[in-house]
Amino acid sequence: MSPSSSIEDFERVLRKSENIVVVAGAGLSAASGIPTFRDAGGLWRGHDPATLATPSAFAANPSLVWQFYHKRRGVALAAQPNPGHFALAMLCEPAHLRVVAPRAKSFTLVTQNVDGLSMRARKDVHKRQVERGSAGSGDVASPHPLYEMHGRVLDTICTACGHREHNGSSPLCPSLGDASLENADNAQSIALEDLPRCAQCGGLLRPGVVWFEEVPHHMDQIQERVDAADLCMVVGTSSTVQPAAGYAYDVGENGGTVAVFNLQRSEGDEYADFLFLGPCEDTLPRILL
Ligand code: BJW
Ligand code: ZN
Repeated sequence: MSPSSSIEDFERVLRKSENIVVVAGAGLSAASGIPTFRDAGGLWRGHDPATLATPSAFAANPSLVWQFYHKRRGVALAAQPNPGHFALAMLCEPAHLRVVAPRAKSFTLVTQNVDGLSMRARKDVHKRQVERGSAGSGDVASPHPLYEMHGRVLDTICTACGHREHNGSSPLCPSLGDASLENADNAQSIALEDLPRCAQCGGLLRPGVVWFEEVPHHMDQIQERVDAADLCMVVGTSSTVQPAAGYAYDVGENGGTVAVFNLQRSEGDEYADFLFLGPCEDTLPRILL
């Protein structure tokens, strides 16, 4: 049966859902100016990003991989959350969730994105709720959890001592700020000692993201929420990367409802009961707020 695009029917499902999981991907941040991975024009200096997002690529050519992530860090630093991030951040607020999904006992936002925009939107929205709460009737409940399962592009991890930290400065070291690298066709290599180094031990830093062949973060907590979910919303992801791609399948197999929000048909449609085609920065606020 082809999936429904009826907003009224989806609102009815929301109203009776008890445990809701959202699985978000690159399409959620597209309107914030962050390129997706697998759409046209996704190449960086002729490289498929997926071939750079591996431990073996970093081991073979840390200079090339750091130049790729330097560029990505700059894009993330310049970006602002869009209405799609804010609509999901509103659902993280217990007071708003009660309005759209009055029976909901849990809400979990899982993002594959490393740009930190969902976290920023959630913090902004919560801060506003607290300001309103302190002006009104008092305490505001903590927001529902957000799991950044593929890490954060603005974090660094030391390959020697394991120290992880947030570092929002750019460039991370003078060599990455060298303007002549910007237009190079990848021929220029930065010496190992001139790449970002750990302030604690001097070891080589790597970006704080989860590459292919690595285990994503918060796996146990996410799987527990997925196993309990009766509604899974799949937002702006091609649903091609595991384990995130399997969550909608799990919810569907357990008898739950799957709703896909995407610009176009995707692998996630296979299990979809609802399909809302269009930019999620339009569809999410329209349907959820
Ligand atoms: C819009 C829109 C708009 C646009 N509105 N929509 C063979 C079979 C099965 C699995 C494997 C296999 N071989 C290897 C694996 C495992 C592997 C994997 O899945 N590989 C596949 C490619 C085959 N997975 C892993 O290695 C993972 N680890 C793992 O499995 O560990 C084992 C384990 C698991 C669990 C427990 C114990 C052990 C790790 C995966 C890490 C992925 N890392 C990356 C890079 C992060 C760092 C960085 O950013 O550089 O994560 S890869 C990249 O893909 C990134 C993304 O988060 C991820 C998903 O991409 P996403 O978000 O779906 O983006 P796109 O571009 O693909 O899609 C965008 C979508 O948006 C499109 O559909 C558009 O239409 C849509 N869109 N604009 C709405 N405005
Ligand atoms: Zn270190």
